[in-house]
This record gives sequence, C-alpha cells and structure tokens, in this order.
Amino acid sequence: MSDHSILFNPVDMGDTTLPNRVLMAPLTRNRANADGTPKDMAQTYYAQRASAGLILTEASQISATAKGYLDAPGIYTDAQIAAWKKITDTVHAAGGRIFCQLWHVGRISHSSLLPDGRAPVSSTDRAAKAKTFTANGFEHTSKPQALDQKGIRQTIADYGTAAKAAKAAGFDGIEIHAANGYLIDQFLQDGVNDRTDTYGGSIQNRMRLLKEVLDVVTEVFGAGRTGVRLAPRGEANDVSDSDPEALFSAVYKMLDARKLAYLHVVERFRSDDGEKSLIHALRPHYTGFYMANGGYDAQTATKAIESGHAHAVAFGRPFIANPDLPERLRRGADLNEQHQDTFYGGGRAGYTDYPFLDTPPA
Ligand code: 8OZ
Repeated sequence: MSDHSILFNPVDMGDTTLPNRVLMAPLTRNRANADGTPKDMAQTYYAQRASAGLILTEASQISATAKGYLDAPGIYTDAQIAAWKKITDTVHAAGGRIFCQLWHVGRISHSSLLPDGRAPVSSTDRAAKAKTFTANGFEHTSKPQALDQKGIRQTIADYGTAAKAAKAAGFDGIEIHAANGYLIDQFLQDGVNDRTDTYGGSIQNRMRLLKEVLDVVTEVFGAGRTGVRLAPRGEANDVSDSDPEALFSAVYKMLDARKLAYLHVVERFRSDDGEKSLIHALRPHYTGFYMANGGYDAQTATKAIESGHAHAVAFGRPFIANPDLPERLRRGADLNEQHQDTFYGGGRAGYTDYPFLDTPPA
C-alpha cells in the first residue's frame, strides 16, 4: 500500500486550519423544500461528512432570481438562515468546518423556477444550448434577459445579502461559484458575454462582475474566509472563450492580488488529462492556497500535494458515497459503490444511508 499520509497533514487555508487535505466538493443534491430551506435530513448528511478537512455546501442561490434547478437550496431568507444554522451547528458539534457556496445560475434556468414566471438574467439575451431540471423533468433553459446596469447593481447587492445570511447561519466562510457556465462565468467568457458596456469586451471588463462581487462578500467574511471556484475548460452549460489562456491567466492574477482563502479549480470531469483546464497557467500567476478538483483518487491526490501542485483536493462523487472518505483513504479501504440514480432529488436513500466502515457517530 502506498503512503498517503501527506493527505493528513493539517494546513492553514486563509483564516481556517484544515485538519486534513481531503475536502468535500460542492455537490448539488436537489433535496431542499420548495422555499429553498434545506430539510432536516441535510443535518445528518453534512454531519456524517464532518471528518472532511472542509465541507463545501451544495451550490445555494443568493436570491429568488438566482435559482435554476428544482429543489436547490437558497441562502437569503430568514427561514433559510434558520435551517442552515441547524446544519452548521450539527457539523461544528461533529468537529467539522463548513463553507457555503454562493450561486447565481444566470441563464441556466427556466421561467417556471423564477418569480412570476420571469425570464432568467444573464450577460446576454441569447439562450444557452443547455437543459435544467424543473418540475417537468429536464427542460431547455429559457431565453434570458441581459442585465442592465441597475440589474447588475441589484445582483451585486444580492451577493452581499447572501454573504450576510451565510454569516448569520454560522458558516465558517463562503465560496463564490464562478464555474460551470453560471452567471459569473457568463460574464467572464466571451462566447457568452456579448456586452458593449463596461462589463463586456476586454478581459478587464468581463472580470468586473467577479471583482465587484468579491468586493461585497469580502466586506462580510474577509478575504481569509472567501474562496472562488473556476472551471476554465469551457465545456459546461454552453460556455466558451476565444482565448481562455489569456482570460484565466488574468483571473488567476486578479485573485492572487486579493489574498483570498483559496482558489478552487474544476480541472477535469472524471479522469481525462486535465490539459484543457489551463492548470499550467495557474502557478505563474497564482501563489496562494490551491484546491484541486476533478477525478482525483488517493494516489493522484497524494502526488498533487507532494509535487506542490495543490495544497488540498476536493472530492465530489466519492464523498456522496463515502461519508467517512478521509478514513477510508487513510486506511486504503474499499470505497462504497456510487448510486447515480439517487444523486439528484429524492429522500434519505442515497443521501444519508451510505455505510461507514465503522459505526457512524450517533
Ligand atoms: C449538477 C447538477 C446541477 C447543478 C455545477 C451546481 O455544475 C452545479 C450542478 C451540478 O456547478
């Protein structure tokens, strides 16, 4: 058995000390109530995974207009704050740390999910060639309305409101979801952003929304408790860029200057070579804490940390199926089989009933 002990060396990530480098990636599970409050069973689900170096919550919408999927949770109403507070309390009592991932889907939404059946908003008025999950199953996303300056101001204010809600709910920090073709990515990448105002055109202009979002959320949590997730591959949700290397090099540099808690990159889906994720462009520009994600196992995660590529690795699907993933990796134990049919939606089955190696904590 190879030695994976480096995964269990504690490390400081901004203002938080992580007891190990095996982190839980944000995972959409579509099990919240219709009003965006997480259900009580989410307390069990997250607390079962408290041995992660850090838990990142499932993507949580910052406002009613930010929603794009059925039964995704929100983080902006008093009821949502109260429900999340029970989750953070349970995770903390179990010895864990938990950051909330703040999400605005932009045009990856459907009118049936939005207030008054409104159109989604985006950097553009062109529809995405993408589907989302609604009460009627998978449906094509609706044609969006391009945000005007007032709408952009409101969106940034909504990020501030959500960050305050996350603070009130007892989270240890926040992650800004700027990946996978959602709103911030729709501004970053010029295959979607066709604006002619100060939020479109040059790379500096396309980064403006992310910068202004960071300005408001770091006022609430501080840079040392704020991270950003990017996916430079340009694959998900009909997003693309004409010069991704130039764009993401500039984004890496901008984030480096802000001294955030961390940068989190979706390097690959499953196990391709990750070259498209422009990871070679990261280190010349970014000197801070780097959280790698995408298709890692104990061996490749160990190598990524030993080689200095990453400080920690976020595991997605393996954490769905293995609540005690760090201990399994430490022991070199077998992993539970993943049940894809219960990834999205449903009840406790495939959510809180994956077995532990040993008896679960009471
Ligand atoms: C899977 C299903 C729905 C949403 C992402 C938040 O890709 C998601 C997501 C993943 O970042």
